[in-house]
Amino acid sequence: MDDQTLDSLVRRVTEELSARGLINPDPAYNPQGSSSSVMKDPVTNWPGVDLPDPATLAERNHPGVLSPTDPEGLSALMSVTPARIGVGKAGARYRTHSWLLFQADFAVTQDTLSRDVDADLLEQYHLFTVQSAVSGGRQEYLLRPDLGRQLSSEAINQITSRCQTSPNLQICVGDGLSAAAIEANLSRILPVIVQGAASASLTVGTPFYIRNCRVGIMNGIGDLLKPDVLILLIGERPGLGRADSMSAYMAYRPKTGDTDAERDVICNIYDGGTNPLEAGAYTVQLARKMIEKQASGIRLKQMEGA
Ligand code: B12
Repeated sequence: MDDQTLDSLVRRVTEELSARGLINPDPAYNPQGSSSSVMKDPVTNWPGVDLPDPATLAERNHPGVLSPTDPEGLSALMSVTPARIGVGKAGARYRTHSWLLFQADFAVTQDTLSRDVDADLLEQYHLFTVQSAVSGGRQEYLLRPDLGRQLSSEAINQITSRCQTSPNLQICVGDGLSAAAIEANLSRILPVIVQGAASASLTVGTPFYIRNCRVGIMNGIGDLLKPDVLILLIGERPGLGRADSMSAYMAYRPKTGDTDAERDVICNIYDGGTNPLEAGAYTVQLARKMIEKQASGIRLKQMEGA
């Protein structure tokens, strides 16, 4: 099919959809000076359709089921969950709207996975930056979790020379799988932990930021700094459209050889999940319990009979 035939075909389809009120091409947008109301994409110069942004709350909650039995009930259900319900279908397939929303949400995930935490934020909280043993960027980080669990030799030197040893609490921040999660929550959780520690008379070590970080890196930090409790604030694996969820992984006297069985996690820290202020308070409470019982993870749970 040549460009002209394709162009006229797309034009006919968009005009028909427009006439049926299913799309809303903007008649004012007409860079080609054509008499048709069909717009052209400014880059490709092909006829285009100006669909509404599918990622807005109103569009997300817009029911896609044609003639639902209980429209109010369906809207109510859709408004209480981010799950993709009530989206309708076109034959056996997703609607274009669902497909575009999926792509938009996936872009959020891709973006947060591939970028670094805002340097201004790190500076604001006086966090110096060290690297894990990942040296080949985010692609290597994703493919080699083992490297994300080790400190680079440069990091070992920096931590050794700049950090106080044997504090009650050592706070570290890691990008993990979401830079956006750190940006969304750090400024609310960090001051609460620091203030909570002060009122509990717990000493806090020198905090720092670890780029390309995995949870297992806690062991190496524990070997170097010997804190009673290590708190690692780290970005969680992003969900579709949800990139701002952070975790606080914690361990009592972490050391080489420890596994997740020796760790605890306070998860889903974000507005709408575990509130970051509450999570900060709970982090200090749990740290105190770890110090009192001299244990974390499964051992701590066993002591509590949980
Ligand atoms: C990915 C994941 C896993 C993967 C981890 C594999 C991997 N290499 O990534 C698998 C499927 C193995 C897994 C297993 C479990 N998980 Co999980 N997991 C997650 C998930 C979806 C993302 C975690 C993440 O982004 N971590 C950050 C990145 C940067 O860390 P990482 O270094 O790449 O990976 C480490 C952590 O993910 C850690 N981890 C994963 N799950 C858990 C659970 C606990 C209790 C601990 C201490 C560590 C831990 O293990 C990885 C290796 O060290 C979270 C959901 C969430 N909202 O966070 C649940 C989540 C953390 N998991 C949870 C649970 C309960 C478990 C299990 C105990 C389930 C079970 N009954 O077997 C096991 C424990 C496994 C273990 N490591 O000992 C819960 C924790 C709830 C809580 N507050 O205690 C969460 C929050 C899910 C939930 N909402 O219920 N998990």
